[in-house]
Amino acid sequence: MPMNATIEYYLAEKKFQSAKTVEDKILYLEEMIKEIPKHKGVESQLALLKTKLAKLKKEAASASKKKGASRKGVSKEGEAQVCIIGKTMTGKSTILSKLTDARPRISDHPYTTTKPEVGMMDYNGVKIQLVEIPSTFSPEYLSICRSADALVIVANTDEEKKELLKFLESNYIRITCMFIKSDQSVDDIRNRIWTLLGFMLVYTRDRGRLSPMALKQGSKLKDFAFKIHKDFVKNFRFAQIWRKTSRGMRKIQAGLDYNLEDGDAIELHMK
Ligand SMILES: Nc1nc2c(ncn2[C@@H]2O[C@H](COP(=O)(O)OP(=O)(O)OP(=O)(O)O)[C@@H](O)[C@H]2O)c(=O)[nH]1
Ligand SMILES: [Mg+2]
Repeated sequence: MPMNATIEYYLAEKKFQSAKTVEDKILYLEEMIKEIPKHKGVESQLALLKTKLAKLKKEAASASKKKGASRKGVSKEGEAQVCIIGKTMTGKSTILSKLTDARPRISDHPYTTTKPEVGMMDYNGVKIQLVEIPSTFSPEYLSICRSADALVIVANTDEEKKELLKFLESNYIRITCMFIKSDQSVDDIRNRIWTLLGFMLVYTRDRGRLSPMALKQGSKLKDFAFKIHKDFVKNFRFAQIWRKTSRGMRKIQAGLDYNLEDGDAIELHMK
């Protein structure tokens, strides 16, 4: 653990540790190298990171040569994974392309989507992964729904809603879910997904820089510190919180048991 590392360094390290693909590992390792404090004490650590990066790049190059290997699951990325499911031609791909950077094929023919389509949705700087499940409902793709954090069911009639719920339950898919219609506004869907996931948005404040972070509603300061790095809990002294209230900005000094609220900006002070 480098001395005087920024919170951005720890966040990048965290993302690196949970990254599932070599490409993501490279991305976050590069971020760590960018964020690592530049002083003599970290020279050996920096050299280590650079060696690791070179190794990963080599790995990525050889993997790209072996293209064609089939991918059935979808590795989780971002703060949560949400599946979009519904009957064919209900507008799933259209919704995915409006909410994310994904560009799936959209057509007026049924069953256009034949494999899961994946995109990242941005919610005020926090990334949520959306996965369109092909309406063939083949078992290997349905299993993605079982491990997802939530489901968005596209259903344009009450009948469709009932049919889909019955289908999902009979396939043992336990349902944190919401229903949408294909013509619903994008902002509305984005906000409802966020609410469905039970998240609140807080900010890390480090040397004047604010970075957004998703935390489950009801989280305490300890959960926030732990999410950055366990050492922030171990070496915690106090936190300074900036909270918007009806009477303006309030500055609060708090301990690990303090309950956080949506919109809090938090600066950690260590021993
Ligand atoms: N009128 C109308 N048409 C829509 C809407 N959303 C999508 N469509 C059209 O419906 C057709 C199917 O849309 P897709 O987004 O491909 O639907 P899908 O559910 O992904 O379909 P498959 O992948 O084939 O199962 C396309 O022709 C879209 O242009 C909508 O809100 N209103
Ligand atoms: Mg589609």
